[in-house]
Amino acid sequence: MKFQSIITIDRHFIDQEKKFPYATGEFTKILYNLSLAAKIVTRDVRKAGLVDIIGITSDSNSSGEVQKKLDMYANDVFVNVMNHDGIVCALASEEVDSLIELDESAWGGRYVVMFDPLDGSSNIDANVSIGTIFSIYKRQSPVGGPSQLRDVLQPGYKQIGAGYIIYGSSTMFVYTTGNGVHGFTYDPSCGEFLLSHPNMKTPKKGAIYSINEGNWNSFDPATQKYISFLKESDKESNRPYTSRYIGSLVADFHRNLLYGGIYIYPGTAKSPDGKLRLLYECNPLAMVIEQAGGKATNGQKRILDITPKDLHERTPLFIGSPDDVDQAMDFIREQEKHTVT
Ligand code: P6P
Repeated sequence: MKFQSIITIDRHFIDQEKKFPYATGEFTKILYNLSLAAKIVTRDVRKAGLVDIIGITSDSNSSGEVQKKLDMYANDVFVNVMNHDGIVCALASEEVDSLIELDESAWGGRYVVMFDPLDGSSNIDANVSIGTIFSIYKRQSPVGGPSQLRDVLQPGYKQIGAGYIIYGSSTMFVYTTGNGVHGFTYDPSCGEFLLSHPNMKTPKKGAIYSINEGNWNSFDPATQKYISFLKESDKESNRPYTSRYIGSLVADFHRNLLYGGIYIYPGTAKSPDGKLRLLYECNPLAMVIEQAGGKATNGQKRILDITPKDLHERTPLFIGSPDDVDQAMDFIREQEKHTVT
């Protein structure tokens, strides 16, 4: 009889842990807690239309974005689930202005976790796919004392884990700990995330571009030239590309990870430094895409090499298939040659 192994996410975490002989199991517990929070959030996102957690609060977050009830609900779920067994000493969330310093019982924690609890929230009421993005680091401040801002203001290449949960037609948990990218699909009938996409790799070159062309007039000339280039007809280079933009980063990213292509959120008139946040949106997705064979830059340098200065700092983002990101960078370098400084 041919046995079909069923790999639950918990089994996968443990299998990954076995690759590290000195692992204490604490990092695995963080991943387990993230998957637990994902199960809770997916349960309530699925029924959000039926209970009063859709709608707008009177509050807004540090970025001035009006907070949707589901945003804050998801934030509270991740904070409460992660603030357990003292493994994590600090959290940072898009929905909370400052570092979430946990109480003294967590001062022995050796890790910090940052997250965007519900990205794409402007789509919640329209039932469009939304997602959670997370990033895990080792703390920099002394274990046993209170966490410090330097625990979270670390360059992205220091991440030890990253990933996202997409609440779409099905719920998927996609993560990397530096040993490839692995995707799990939630089976609500048994309450388990089951391995469905082992060792995910993005195509070397795609034929999809994702950008909000409503901002065209404020794009820099290089981005305008690159997008126009993608729209030209040329069979050999598979142009024109297809334009796909959901306006929900996790959903746009996930599709392009699977199918190939490039997602761009450049500087615009409204957001000169780009709209997306470095710490809990761009860094984790940059780690995932690089582990899947792709690339992520801010138009000048590798996203993971940027040293953050502020908890909620923004950055332009070019992310996706390596050949597509390289081609976009070629347009930027070409433009710079002709720009008199
Ligand atoms: P725009 C959602 O608010 C978000 O942060 C990302 O999920 C999404 O990709 C982007 O903003 C959409 O921004 O300006 O195109 O509406």
